Amino acid sequence: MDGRDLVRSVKAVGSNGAAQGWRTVRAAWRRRRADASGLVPRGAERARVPGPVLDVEPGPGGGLVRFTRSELRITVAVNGAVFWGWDGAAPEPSYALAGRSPKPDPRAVLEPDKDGGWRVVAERVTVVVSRNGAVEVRTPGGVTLRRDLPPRWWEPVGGGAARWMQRSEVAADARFFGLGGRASGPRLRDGTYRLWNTDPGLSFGPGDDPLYITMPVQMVVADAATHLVFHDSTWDGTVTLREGEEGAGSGHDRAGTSELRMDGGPLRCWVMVGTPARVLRTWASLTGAAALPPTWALGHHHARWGFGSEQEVRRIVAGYQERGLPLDAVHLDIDHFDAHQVFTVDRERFPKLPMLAKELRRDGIRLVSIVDPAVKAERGNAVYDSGSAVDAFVRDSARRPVHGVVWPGESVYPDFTRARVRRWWGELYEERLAQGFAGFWHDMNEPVSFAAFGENTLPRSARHDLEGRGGDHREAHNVYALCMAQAGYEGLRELTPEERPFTFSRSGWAGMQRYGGTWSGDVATGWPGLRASLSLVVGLGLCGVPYSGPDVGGFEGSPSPELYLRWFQLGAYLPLFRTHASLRAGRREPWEFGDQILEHARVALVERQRLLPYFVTLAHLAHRTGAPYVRPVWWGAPEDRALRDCDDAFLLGDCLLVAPVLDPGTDRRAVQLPRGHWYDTVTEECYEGPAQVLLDAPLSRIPVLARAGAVIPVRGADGGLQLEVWAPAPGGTGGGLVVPDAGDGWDEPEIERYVTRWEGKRVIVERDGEDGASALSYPVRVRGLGVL
Ligand code: NBV
Repeated sequence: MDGRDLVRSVKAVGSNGAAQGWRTVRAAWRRRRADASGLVPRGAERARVPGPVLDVEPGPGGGLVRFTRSELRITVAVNGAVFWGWDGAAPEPSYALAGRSPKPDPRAVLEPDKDGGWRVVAERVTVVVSRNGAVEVRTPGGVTLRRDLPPRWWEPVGGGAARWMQRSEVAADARFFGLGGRASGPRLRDGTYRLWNTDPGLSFGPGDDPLYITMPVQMVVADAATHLVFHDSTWDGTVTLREGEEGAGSGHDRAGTSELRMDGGPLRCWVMVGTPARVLRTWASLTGAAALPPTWALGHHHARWGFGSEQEVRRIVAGYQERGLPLDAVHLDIDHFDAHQVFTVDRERFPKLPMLAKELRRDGIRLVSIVDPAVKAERGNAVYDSGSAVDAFVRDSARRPVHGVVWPGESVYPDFTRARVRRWWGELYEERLAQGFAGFWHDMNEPVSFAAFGENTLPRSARHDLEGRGGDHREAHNVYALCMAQAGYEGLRELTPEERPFTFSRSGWAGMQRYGGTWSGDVATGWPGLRASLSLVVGLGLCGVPYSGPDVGGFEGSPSPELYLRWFQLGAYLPLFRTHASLRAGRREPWEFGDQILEHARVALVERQRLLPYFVTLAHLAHRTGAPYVRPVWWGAPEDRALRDCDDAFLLGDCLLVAPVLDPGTDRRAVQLPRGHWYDTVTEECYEGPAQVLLDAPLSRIPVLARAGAVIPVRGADGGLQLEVWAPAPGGTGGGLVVPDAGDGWDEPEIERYVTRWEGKRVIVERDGEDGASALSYPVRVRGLGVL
């Protein structure tokens, strides 16, 4: 037991009482025993590399390259992505793919390369295989983006899953991003990152890794091009990154390296090359369109572990209303359950929940419910009984149900990797809908079992269905939450077919965006936590998960008024804008920090409301193109190296650049601007990038800049849609996209394109359609006039 385990167990004992604490100790022993008897010890291993090439077998989109001790299948798909798999690995089955794998591109053919190697030439990428099994990804112009050295396997002599290692080199100037939700990014510095979804147990800061969402997805940005590589294996692993170095003057560059080690699973990967936008579009076409949140979910949410009662919820809501502060959703945590049991209500403290939900709904406020996967293992508990009847719960290698300890006490875990179990679970949301809930917040789904020592999850030997293939927790762990998200989302689609479901999940894996978003988990209250929460949102967006946001104010303790406000100001520009905190934490309502903070928080809330049509547009664009709402500043200029290193600002869509304040006592901050003209949206002063500028950041606001020529849909004073247009640079043009809000059903309105240009001293704005420019149906407000 290390120090962290000790704290964790003390915490478990503290929050659940002594009996629960002892249960966690027993559960940990049980887990250890189960693994000792259920997992074959690895024993002696034999190492293997592919060996020299033997022959090839061309096939659609590429073909098979045979080596003496392995074979490599390469296929270029019609969407431009390249797949390769060793040892017979094929793209399917896969938890990441949205459906069947894309068809091969018949134009791509396997042809001989020099020195006995082979290559596949496709439209956007060339893949070259050396005679020893090194694989190189090159741009069509021949620049190498990535060189994978021949892989290496270690196979247990007595049989069982092979471990493997894949070492890759990237350009000396390349920067790494992604790997899921990481607290220390978004640029991933040198170090080892683990691929094993983990509840850190305590609130986390930038030094904590791994967290709840890990995925073997790397986005690599270099001068020559951006590429995304995805190793489609769900097993535990590590990625060790080391950025390269350019030999100043000497010409000797040191390549960047990435070393991926996996405890098992197929060695297969997908690579896509191009601009960041192109790469994420291809990634979304592979792993699925991001669920479109209902419009209310793009507003302001207030959550709390420990509202305690209906009266308290009403009191908080009244607090917002009396002060004229916008509020769109209230989240109820586990304390509204009956004895912490999922899909129940504590009727003493929440006697008329449907009535409360109805009242709130009348005021435009939705209720969101937490949903935990663990089910109290007790006959008479309806969820346990109905689950047992369909054999829903995870069993061990001796076919006994696996027990863990979570909030309700001794619990069992649905095996979401089985279709039948997902259907059963999906139907349970009917009870939540009857209580009046409109959205669902999936928690504790790494999955967690409190641990007195060792890992706080299920035993590795626990058995899972894995869609009928059968396997153990080593393979199922990282996709447990993804499958839970699928169960909830698909269940809700059945139950309320006319509405888009709103679910978000603490844990997940590649493809989770199909079922909703996430939040940043239990981020530590403090300035480093604020920084970490931005890192998670940007990094997840680059992995294809566009909808997320932090617990404003941090999860534990009490933020200083200044920290709370700076977090609030950041949150107002992130897709999920939610205040939330732990049972033991101080208050998080905007009026709890004094009048001055309240007034500044009000400005942020009102601005969020004004920008809602822009958020709706960004949600549609994320859904249709894979481009996240929140983008790194290098999004449109990945060749700008200063931007690649910038971790403290972001682009919100194409139009805005947001520079949050991440340090105490700040009233001015440096902002790295991409190329072009940018207006400070408050002073309307104009700056020209690329440049680093110093901007005012008084307590009342964070710097937000608008791109010259931007056309931004906003909510006008009458509540209708209005176009805010920022004057183009002198002699320049501009434009923007608008997707009007079509309600919370499944309509997908047309994307409207607007263009803007100077005509003499006037700025003209027109709708750009197939039949040329046309008149506007929205009022226009031009800003930034006269300052250029
Ligand atoms: O359900 C209680 C909390 C929740 O408020 C938080 O958002 C989750 O991340 N939950 C974790 C479980 C307990 C944390 C100590």
